[in-house]
Amino acid sequence: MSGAGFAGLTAAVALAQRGWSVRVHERGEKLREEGAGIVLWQNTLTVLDSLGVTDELNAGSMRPPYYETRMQNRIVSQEGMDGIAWRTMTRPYLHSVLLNAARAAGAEVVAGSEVVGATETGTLRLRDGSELEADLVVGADGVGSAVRDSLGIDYDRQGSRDGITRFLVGRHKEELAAIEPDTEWDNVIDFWNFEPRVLRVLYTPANDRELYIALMAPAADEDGSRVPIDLDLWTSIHPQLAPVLREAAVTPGRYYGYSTTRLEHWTQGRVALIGDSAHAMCPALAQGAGCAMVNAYTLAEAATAASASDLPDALTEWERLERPYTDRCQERSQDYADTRGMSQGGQFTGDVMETTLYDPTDPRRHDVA
Ligand code: 5PR
Repeated sequence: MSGAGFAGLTAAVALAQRGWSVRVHERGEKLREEGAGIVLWQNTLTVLDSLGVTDELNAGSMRPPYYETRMQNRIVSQEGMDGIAWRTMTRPYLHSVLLNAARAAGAEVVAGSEVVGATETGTLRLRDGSELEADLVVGADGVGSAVRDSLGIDYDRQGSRDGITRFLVGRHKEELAAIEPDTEWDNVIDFWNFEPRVLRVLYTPANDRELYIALMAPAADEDGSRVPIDLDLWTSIHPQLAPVLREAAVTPGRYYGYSTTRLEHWTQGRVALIGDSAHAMCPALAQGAGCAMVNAYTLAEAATAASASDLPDALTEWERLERPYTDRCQERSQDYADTRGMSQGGQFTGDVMETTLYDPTDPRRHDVA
């Protein structure tokens, strides 16, 4: 397996729990996650529950009361997600939960070990020249996937006009409450602003101590997309967030343009791609890592049900059944990114909920009525 991110570790846990002998090669010298925060929805929380990590996950994460959307600082909706599970947390925390679970399940996770390619017969090539044989190769090595590119799997990439810079900062709850006493600062608050320019702050409490903020600006806006952030510019648009913006201004970050990657196929022989290597998407629906973990789980189930000789066909069938859900999620996320449609609020309803409501642990999910 290549890549100890969320997709790779989820596959490692699910496979090891099903009796596979698993080794994950991570090119980073340290096993850690450098990202900021994340929202997980019911589809992914269901997977994590079946991996047995719910108690540990809940101990370090939270369920905000509402997902609030504001336009020009006026509330347009507050969605409580009745009956739907969702939680917020930091990415380093989610990573530590998965890493603990992978080790507890008996998977070996090796840092500083870079995979440079794979063959469809199940050979993994490492940077140091060694070659390893596996029944199943999982390429969970990110948007620049060496596993994918070594196999020559074709893809197209569609950009969008906006992008974001993400930070983890302190909660600053008392300072925020002093500025706006009537605001529920435990809510996720999506602060949209179109006039005098497009600058959005997605405010996501991750736990008691940490706050995830994502600052969105068009790529064409040089000052808006600058890192370190232009503090005067951002506070002029979002003055009530001054305490957290001040901390973001002295925190390292990087601006990422939104884009979608679509592959010709996710599997080839004994190799399956999951996560950003296969289906990187715009973050509007907060399902990039979520779909990655869902696909990691269903891949482990499908591979376990197959015999060694049937594995390539089983992978093809897994892609045929599971991929359409991710394809539609990519489409909707790209559409929201292109239209900035989430600014209208009330967005967690109808078709877009398909991804969240999908239950990858239900053995009857593909039955036709
Ligand atoms: N939702 C979430 C998020 O982290 C981002 C977006 C929407 C939870 C940014 O990564 O639209 O950019 C977004």
